[in-house]
Amino acid sequence: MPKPTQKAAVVIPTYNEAGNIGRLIDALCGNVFPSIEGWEMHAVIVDGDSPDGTGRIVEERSALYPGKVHLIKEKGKSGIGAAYLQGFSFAMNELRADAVIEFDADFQHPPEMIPVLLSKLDGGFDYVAGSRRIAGGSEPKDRDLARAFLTRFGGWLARAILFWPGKHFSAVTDPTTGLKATRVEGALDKLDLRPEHLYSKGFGYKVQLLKETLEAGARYAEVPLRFQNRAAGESKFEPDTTWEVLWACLRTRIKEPQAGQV
Ligand SMILES: Nc1nc2c(ncn2[C@@H]2O[C@H](COP(=O)(O)OP(=O)(O)OP(=O)(O)O)[C@@H](O)[C@H]2O)c(=O)[nH]1
Ligand SMILES: [Mg+2]
Repeated sequence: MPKPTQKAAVVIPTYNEAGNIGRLIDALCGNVFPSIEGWEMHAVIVDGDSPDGTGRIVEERSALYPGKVHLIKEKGKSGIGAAYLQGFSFAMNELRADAVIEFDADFQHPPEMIPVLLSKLDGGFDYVAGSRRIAGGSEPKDRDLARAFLTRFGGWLARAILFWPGKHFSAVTDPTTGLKATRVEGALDKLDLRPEHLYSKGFGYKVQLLKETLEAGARYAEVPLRFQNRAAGESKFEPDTTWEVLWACLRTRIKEPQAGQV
């Protein structure tokens, strides 16, 4: 296999993912990463001091796959958005990565999607999202009805608030998807990635970074995502997460100044 010319970091935030993370790292480092041509692959796990021992499992695996698995230990659970920003900063500044991939620890994102996302970057796109809402994409048939409704109706509302009547209203079919690949040069490096710039440190970060990345001129593409059920452990999606995401959409659209910037 030719020597990789680019570097990608798969950033995985974790909170109480002991039932998933070891198997996921094995799938990535044992199968998926070695199959990818042209990219040197790294896994960056950002753990919110999980009480279930997730961090310890990551440490054990990093000894098994030297130089491939990096653990960032947060002081506590700081929100998925805050965790991603830490992972991005490590990927950009320490690893000098050319691209980052946002990836959940619970196998809802099939690991084989990683080469698919990277091949789109190779094809000239800067920002590639896995969509459950285009042909070939899907949600599990037995998914909780309320969550399925939220993905559809909430997704439509988020698109309308963020983009209507602009071109991205129809181009972005799944604004709350968590599976994405972003090129650093010309896309991620144009964003304000300071934690205090986020309207929401939780799940709302997704919609804010989505709009800001597109506004930065990133060339956007979608690939079908067959979203899976969580393999083990419990969801961190809480009842007020919906309102938090809606709030982040509204603030992103009207671009209210941040506290401390006024
Ligand atoms: N470090 C850190 N990771 C988090 C936090 N909240 C969620 N995560 C991780 O972010 C990823 C997505 O969270 P999930 O709970 O799976 O959210 P979701 O996929 O929308 O919800 P489900 O469909 O119910 O699984 C998982 O890998 C979580 O462990 C947090 O506050 N800190
Ligand atoms: Mg999940």
